[in-house]
Amino acid sequence: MAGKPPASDPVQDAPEVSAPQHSAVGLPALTHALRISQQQMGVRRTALTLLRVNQQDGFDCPGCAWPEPDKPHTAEFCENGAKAVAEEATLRRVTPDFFAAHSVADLADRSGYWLGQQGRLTHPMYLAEGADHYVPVSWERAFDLVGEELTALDSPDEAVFYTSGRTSNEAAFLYQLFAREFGTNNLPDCSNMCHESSGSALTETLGIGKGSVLLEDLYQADLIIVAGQNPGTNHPRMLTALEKAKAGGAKIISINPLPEAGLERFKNPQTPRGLAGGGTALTDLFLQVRLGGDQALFRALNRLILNTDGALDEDFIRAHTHGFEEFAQAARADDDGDETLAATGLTREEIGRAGEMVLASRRTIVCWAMGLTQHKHSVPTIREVVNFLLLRGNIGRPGAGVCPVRGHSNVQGDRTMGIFERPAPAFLDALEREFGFAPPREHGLDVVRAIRALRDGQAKVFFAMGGNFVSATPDTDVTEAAMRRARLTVHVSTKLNRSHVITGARALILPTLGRTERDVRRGPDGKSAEQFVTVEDSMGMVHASRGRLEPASSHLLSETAIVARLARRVLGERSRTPWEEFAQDYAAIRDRIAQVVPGFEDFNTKVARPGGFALPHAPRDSRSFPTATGKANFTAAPVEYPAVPEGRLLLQTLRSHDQYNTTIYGLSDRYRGIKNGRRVVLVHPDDARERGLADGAYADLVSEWTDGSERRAAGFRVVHYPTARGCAAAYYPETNVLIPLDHTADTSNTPAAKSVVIRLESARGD
Ligand SMILES: Nc1nc2c(c(=O)[nH]1)N[C@H]1C(S)=C(S)[C@@H](COP(=O)(O)OP(=O)(O)OC[C@H]3O[C@@H](n4cnc5c(=O)[nH]c(N)nc54)[C@H](O)[C@@H]3O)O[C@H]1N2
Ligand SMILES: Nc1nc2c(c(=O)[nH]1)N[C@H]1C(S)=C(S)[C@@H](COP(=O)(O)OP(=O)(O)OC[C@H]3O[C@@H](n4cnc5c(=O)[nH]c(N)nc54)[C@H](O)[C@@H]3O)O[C@H]1N2
Ligand SMILES: [Mo]
Repeated sequence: MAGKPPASDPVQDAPEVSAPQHSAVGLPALTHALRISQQQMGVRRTALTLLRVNQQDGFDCPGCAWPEPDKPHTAEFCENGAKAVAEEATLRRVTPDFFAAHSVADLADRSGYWLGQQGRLTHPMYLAEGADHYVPVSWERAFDLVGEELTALDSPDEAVFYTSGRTSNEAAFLYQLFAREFGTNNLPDCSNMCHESSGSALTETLGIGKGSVLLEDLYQADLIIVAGQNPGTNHPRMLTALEKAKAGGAKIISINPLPEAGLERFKNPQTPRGLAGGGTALTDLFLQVRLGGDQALFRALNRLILNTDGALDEDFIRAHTHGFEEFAQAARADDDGDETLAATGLTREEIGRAGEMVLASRRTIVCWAMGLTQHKHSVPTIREVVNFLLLRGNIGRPGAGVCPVRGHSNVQGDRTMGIFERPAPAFLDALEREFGFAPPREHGLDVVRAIRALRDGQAKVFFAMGGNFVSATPDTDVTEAAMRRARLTVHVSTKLNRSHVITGARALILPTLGRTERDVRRGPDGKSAEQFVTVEDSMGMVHASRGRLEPASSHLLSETAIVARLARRVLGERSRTPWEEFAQDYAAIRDRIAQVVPGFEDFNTKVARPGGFALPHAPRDSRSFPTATGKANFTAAPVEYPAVPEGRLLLQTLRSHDQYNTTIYGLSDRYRGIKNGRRVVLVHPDDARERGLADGAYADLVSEWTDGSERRAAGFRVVHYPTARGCAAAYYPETNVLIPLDHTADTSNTPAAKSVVIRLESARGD
């Protein structure tokens, strides 16, 4: 099904291709964002809403986790933030009439784009066993249905509680509390598919799985390395920070198989020069690495540092690190020659130039995203980045450090609140003390393991706090079949998506408020009070978010209220947690978070400060490292890189400029020169010609696996594109069908979505 375009979908995928661009943002971005916003919400609402994004009394942009500068311009402009807001603040509605008109089978035949374009969900909806259509249901009845199925399970571990990364701290804290009082640590989240490799690598080496830099550090850096990230599309406000860093004298190295327009040149729409003039060139050195070649590249740079007199920060290494000798020996022993060149696809001169810039910099930051985290050897790759920074003491001082750039706007906060299938014992101890119950101690299921448990009949209830599980996860056919085996699937959602129509025997859609909307809670005494929530950005800053718009429907409940009411229904009087109070007064939740989560002492007072507060980060604040050795750990892993058999290409699955993960805003990828279609595969012209594929030819993508199995995604237009040799790129989620469930990163178990061996099979285009 997912391997080919849906049969009855009215959306036509007919890609038109022109040359890729060499600069990002500027005037076209402004007009494009305004056009999409006005289509979804009209002129007046567009103006009202966009003015409130990331302002101190406004809401946190649901677009990404990049932090706000201290004093944002009025509406710090970001095209893709505007699109994310428009998607939520749209005036279109999916009502009970819509569900009466469309059977679930009809909806399962539509594209994700079409489903998302139908608008905001307005009523709780129920799909009974054997029924063809969802019908409206009261909240009470919906909670009863979930309660019935959860109570009928043989063990709490037969339930899975997924979280996407938009959920507020308050809702996330209640959600994990509910799951654990119910009796399970089955709390997979989108992070399992995203920065889990960063978390694994950083926790082991530095003692904390988060980035160590603040915005000010970027402005003070001499060198910023941006590896495996496309900020022009996915973190556009980062370009403003990079521009400011450059103005302060920083150099930038970009490491990427694709020349991404945003990293080449940025036209800041906040300045006249950016809007109409030439903008700022950002990248000083572009290293067009092969997919998966980063560990070899950083190892080569590390060897260079080790072999250069006076390049090491010996005092730092002696005082604060562990394992240096072993690492140095392994790195020096590595063959310095052809293997590095084969793995990276770079020349000796290019690596040498990077080395000079590294040695000339006293303060270095490395930023990265999915290009480093979604490979089989992602954890050792990120550990090698840590080795690189440790060698010159680039952790725990101004202008230096690790900067994993998070995706979803509160994905980092959700983890801080305890959304994790492998919680730390100290966290569970604190929950036990505060709430007087014994939390389960066995580790729960992550995303991939949850799919296996559903597939094998070991998990029977699937509950999702946001997200679009069946489209975001790998092995679409296997995952959809797994979901259909569930007894009950439940989605707390703002918008319709494919996960609502690939259901268990019974299914519920629970519609919820978005960030942009006013959240007024009415107590049993009839009094009502406006609530706000909090979020944590990619740099560990926590601040308030307040919606201003009228809710999309009067039937919506906040995520917090949904969890609190469900928890009482399921747990009954055996739970001593004051769920009713939590549902009305989020400050009461924050008081409890303050008791359980380190760094949140006096939470309600601190969050009232304009701009919020920074969470503690031991390596950044005091060069102390809460690891097993009490020091920052060097690690010496063998260098790996993907093996690509003769005649095959290595495919990465990535985002277009017009999508937010599985939410498709439109069919264009402006900076890459693609219009009006998503089924494209970007291939180096020489690789395409070797296969007899002209630009504009059509091909099937066929992935091949060691167990002899094949998976196919049919009918992609071949685009001759300046990517690294031997590499290809195509959009997700269409390509998830190619990735088997077992193809994951070592240690983190993240699906290796940037490392899929394929062959191209010529197909007829029509
Ligand atoms: N508008 C918009 N914003 C978003 C999102 C969105 O979908 N749309 N998603 C959000 C989320 S959840 C996330 S996680 C982030 C994702 O942000 P990104 O990580 O920027 O997203 P991708 O599109 O996956 O891009 C991966 C980038 O890494 C490069 N790359 C791939 N493989 C390799 C490799 O082996 N080595 C190197 N050096 N580079 C490589 C690709 O060419 C591409 O530039 O964005 C967040 N923000
Ligand atoms: N092949 C491949 N697969 C990937 C990736 C890749 O690069 N390649 N990237 C991975 C990454 S990094 C991530 S993070 C995952 C994303 O996985 P998810 O987070 O599960 O997916 P999204 O598409 O972000 O979820 C969109 C849905 O969230 C709901 N939603 C939006 N806002 C809210 C809200 O405020 N509250 C609630 N309750 N619901 C809301 C809407 O109904 C919308 O349809 O995908 C992963 N999958
Ligand atoms: Mo992500």
